[in-house]
Amino acid sequence: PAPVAAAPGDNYVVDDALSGTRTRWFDEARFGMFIHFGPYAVYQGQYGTCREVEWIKRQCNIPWSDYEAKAATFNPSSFNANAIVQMAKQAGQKYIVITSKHHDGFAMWPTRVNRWNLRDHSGFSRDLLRELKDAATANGIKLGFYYSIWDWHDPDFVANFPAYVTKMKAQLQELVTNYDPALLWFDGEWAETNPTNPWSEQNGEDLERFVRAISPQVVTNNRIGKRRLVDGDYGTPEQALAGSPPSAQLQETCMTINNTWGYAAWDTNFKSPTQLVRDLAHLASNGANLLLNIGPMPTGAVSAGQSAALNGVGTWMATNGAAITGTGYTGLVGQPTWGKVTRKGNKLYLVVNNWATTLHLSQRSPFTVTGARVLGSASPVSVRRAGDGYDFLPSGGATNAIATVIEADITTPA
Ligand code: FHN
Repeated sequence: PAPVAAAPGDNYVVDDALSGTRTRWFDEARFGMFIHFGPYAVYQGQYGTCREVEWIKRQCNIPWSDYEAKAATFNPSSFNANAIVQMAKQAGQKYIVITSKHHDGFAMWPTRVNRWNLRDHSGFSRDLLRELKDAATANGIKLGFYYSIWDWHDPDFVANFPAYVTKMKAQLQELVTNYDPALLWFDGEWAETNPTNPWSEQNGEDLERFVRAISPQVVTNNRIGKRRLVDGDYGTPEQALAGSPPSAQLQETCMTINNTWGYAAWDTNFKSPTQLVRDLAHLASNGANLLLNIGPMPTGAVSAGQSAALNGVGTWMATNGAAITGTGYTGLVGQPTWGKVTRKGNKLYLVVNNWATTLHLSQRSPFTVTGARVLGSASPVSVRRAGDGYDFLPSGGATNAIATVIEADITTPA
């Protein structure tokens, strides 16, 4: 049959002009680990009857004297950078982004800019960011730092914003120079819940120039500015699956593994590996990343519920990771009702949530299927032209309770 005409937008390709050399690793990674860790973890999500997590200081009206006293007891002696990196690696995650400073202003590294940090304030001598960087590098995992522009602790944020910005730049200079992060994940640039936040687009442009002058390769999210398409390198939908391609900007959805970012003892509402894998495949099929968050316990250890959820994803990824890593929007097919389709070069990956004896794929741009197989299985899959595309006819049943993947070889017209 004659090839089906391309639909509008089908000229989008996986490695487009937006994926410059700086963002190439990011655009191939597809799956990363977010870590929210700070002194708020010591409250474990509860202050009296008030339940909050990394916002607990503000939302529960905790006096600074109380919060500072609590932070002084912060002793993450069970933080095991290597175990965390192995957990990410096993899950199929290619990068880690950890909070270096959240809205409470507390620095997780021994900053020289102030004493509101893990070493000087809490007397914890280890440098967790250094340990994480070393473990990540040794395992081929990229490390990035979350950094909140909004700072509740430094009075200059309100009293003398230029002075605050000078200190913020000094901290970022420390982070970029001393740890050489692959990525800076800014946050707290908005004005909605903090109307006095003076952060402007000009501040964002200036900061982008500042960090790129130290490290031209550092990737930044769009919250460095005001989340415009031109700010930073990529967009940051939060707790929401990124929209359909083509997008004028790379995209990374950040998402909690339960309901909260930091550690809350009461939050055991963990997403199932099935849901997480389906979200991951959905995002990959749109050419977007998933940054999946964990919030370590105050000791620094990761809770059993969080590690079990990641482990479940990792078991699926061990067989089916080819359908995610390095893949993106196909530009060739409509998304089927039975699952999602991703593409890497001349391979399509049919991530089948609802297995059937006939799986139809609508073809929107020309390509020819030359072979197909089930990942991790020897059972053959035959393919025939049908209607507006192809039928895939697997000979065996689903091999994976979460989603079974069919890998198809394709050729496209030159
Ligand atoms: O207020 C924060 C929140 O605590 C968390 O860090 C998330 C992660 O994307 N960002 C902010 C809200 O946009």
